[in-house]
Amino acid sequence: MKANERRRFLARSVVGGSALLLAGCDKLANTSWFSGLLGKAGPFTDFVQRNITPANALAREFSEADIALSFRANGSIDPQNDEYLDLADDEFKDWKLEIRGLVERPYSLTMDELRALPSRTQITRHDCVEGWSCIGKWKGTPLGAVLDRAGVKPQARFVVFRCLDRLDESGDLGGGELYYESCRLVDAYHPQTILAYDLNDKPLPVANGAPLRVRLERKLGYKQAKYLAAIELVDNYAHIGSGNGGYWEDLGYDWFGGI
Ligand SMILES: Nc1nc2c(c(=O)[nH]1)N[C@H]1C(S)=C(S)[C@@H](COP(=O)(O)O)O[C@H]1N2
Ligand SMILES: [Mo]
Repeated sequence: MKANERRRFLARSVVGGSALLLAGCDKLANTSWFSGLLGKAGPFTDFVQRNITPANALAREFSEADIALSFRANGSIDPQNDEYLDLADDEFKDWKLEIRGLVERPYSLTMDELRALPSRTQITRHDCVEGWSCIGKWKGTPLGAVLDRAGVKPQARFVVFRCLDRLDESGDLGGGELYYESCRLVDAYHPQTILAYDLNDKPLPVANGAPLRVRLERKLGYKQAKYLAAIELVDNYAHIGSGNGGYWEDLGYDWFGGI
């Protein structure tokens, strides 16, 4: 077996194993607020969150006892493009997070540098629009601190998360758009918004976005970008992808994605 094949096989076995252990991940599809999220209730939820709920209201945090036995994985769970496989090959030693765009001092951070910064740990519930939720413990660097180090320019309005994976890549074929997401500056500076490198006290597994993903705890699952490569400050996102602010947004999902 070649190195890449072996890695793929290992990753698949791990994912296959975790699929059997979904205790702690609940079905949300039947709760009334949730079933309305993608329908007509979406704009109303948006309206309430944008205009009535304070932007810095905290998401509920849970206790250790609430943590799911295995955190479910969804969307890309095993990126197959060469860039990602090369980075994963030496355990992300060559990986860096770039901070760029409308900032005074663009810079990049290695994983060791990120881990040396002050961290926050939180046990929260992830809600996916496909109808499940899962509670996990995340540890990471507050995004606000990472942005402050770069000096956000006054024109910046949105933070774009650039990912390493294509959701429709399969085997060695690749293709399609790289996954991306975006949020307002106020969401980036929310006290629970972290760049997470640990899940349940262990380095983030490949299936959940290794080496780094964002946690925007008051937003739906598809906003929680995995496999981060860069964080880009922009004044608008019309020029990115199909112009709707995210991979799934370009396919029709709501951009705000609040919960
Ligand atoms: N880069 C990237 N981020 C992503 C996705 C993806 O396919 N690629 N899927 C999204 C969706 S729809 C969900 S529900 C969560 C799943 O995160 P998990 O695999 O840790 O459960 O990641 C989100 N972030
Ligand atoms: Mo999702």
